Amino acid sequence: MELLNFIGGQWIQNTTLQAMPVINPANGEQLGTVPLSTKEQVDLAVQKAKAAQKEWALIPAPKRADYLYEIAFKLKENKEHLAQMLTKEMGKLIEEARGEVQEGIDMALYMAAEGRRLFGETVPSELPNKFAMSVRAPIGVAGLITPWNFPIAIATWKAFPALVAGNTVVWKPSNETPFMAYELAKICEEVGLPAGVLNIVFGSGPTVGTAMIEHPDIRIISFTGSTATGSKVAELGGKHLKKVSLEMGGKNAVIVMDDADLDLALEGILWSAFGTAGQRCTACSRVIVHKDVKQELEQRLVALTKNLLVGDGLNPATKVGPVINKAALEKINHYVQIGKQQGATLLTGGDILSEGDLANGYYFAPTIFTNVEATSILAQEEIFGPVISIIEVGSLEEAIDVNNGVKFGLSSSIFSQNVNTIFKAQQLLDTGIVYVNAGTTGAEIHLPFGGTKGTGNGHRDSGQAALDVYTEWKSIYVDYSGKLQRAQIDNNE
Ligand code: UN1
Repeated sequence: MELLNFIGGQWIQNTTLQAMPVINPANGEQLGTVPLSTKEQVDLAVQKAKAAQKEWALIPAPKRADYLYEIAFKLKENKEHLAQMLTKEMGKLIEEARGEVQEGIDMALYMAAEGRRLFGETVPSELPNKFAMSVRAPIGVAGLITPWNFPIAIATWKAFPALVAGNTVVWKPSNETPFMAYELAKICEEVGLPAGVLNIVFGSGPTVGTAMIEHPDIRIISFTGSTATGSKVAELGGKHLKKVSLEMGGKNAVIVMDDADLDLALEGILWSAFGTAGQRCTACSRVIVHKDVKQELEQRLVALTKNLLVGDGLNPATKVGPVINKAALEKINHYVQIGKQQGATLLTGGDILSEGDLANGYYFAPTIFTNVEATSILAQEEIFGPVISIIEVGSLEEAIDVNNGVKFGLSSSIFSQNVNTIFKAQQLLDTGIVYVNAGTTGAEIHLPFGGTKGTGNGHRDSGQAALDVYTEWKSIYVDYSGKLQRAQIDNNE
């Protein structure tokens, strides 16, 4: 199927654009093609979005929200179809794909309810007979750049708060996973979302992404992706004085203390490290374990890992799906080779899998290294694949230092049954998300999502915090005294 840009409510046929194949990573099958747009399509989309925004911002927020309710119902109605398509384009397990579509439904309902809140504040004025308040105003046209690992959920974390707050959207989805964008646009069309309110331009980061950031009529850019690309977005955005919200990498750890429930810790590690084949920014890629339980944990973790069935995510028995493409496979392999060269002990995995049914897909064996130095490349850089590094520590303090000793700060987790250990850890772990007695993944949409240090730039997706990204504060003073009152000046003099 040939996918098209969706601009100003139209599916734009443009035969002059080059097209890129969209591949199912499980088996190499071509699912369709996606256009590689030029700057002109971005210009057209921004023009339509800007024109639509004037009207959209005047629709009362509860009425804008009604569209989000309709979108939520359509997502729910089509949940299975969307999940199947998502597994085909991205590779994640079908149960994970259903979960991701559910995140989109939840986000639509949550932000729809914001249509009846969008709280501002009233505060007393310094002066008599004067009323002061601050309200949330839309920013204008929001430019969204989203990744392939959560092609629908992350898009909804950004688009729905932007829309309910009265912005219009120009969205560049990942070329690897354009079908979720296509499906969402189709739903927007079906529910009658006014033309130009949501626009989609497919294409490359350097061309389409850059044109979006440089465009004077896009006032806010929200990006989720790699730290390398995100820092370029920040640099260019800074030059053009854009508000930029960044959500980037992680090097998330599970800490297992000597008093942990090991059965639970093992389940938490397996799910958060090998779920989505390790391709979540929240994925567990380090296990920081107390020396007294290290040996037992390692032995049991390796046995469980060897039993995980690797294969097509559409097979309900599969536990680890493919990675997104050949480049990802090579990157993961590169880190595994570095790990071996730098003296880490490989306990299981470490190979690209290509036997039998796996021959035409991109599969990497779930991999565990132990005796990993906390400061080594393997333990410091984001791999974005099914690879765990086990690091031994002797105390909670050491565990926290190791956890915090990376350039990222997205998610962390601690398994312990001691209330003092738990409370101390949640205070000292330098990450935007902390889990106690659960793995590092599974963030819920009504809490802020994001991280410290190299993970972001202080903004958050999801939760109430998302509204701060897509609104400007406007302070309004209404003087009903009937005379000119001068603030900060003694009016009786
Ligand atoms: C991501 O990894 O990019 O918390 C998003 C989670 C999911 C979202 C992850 N709800 O694992």
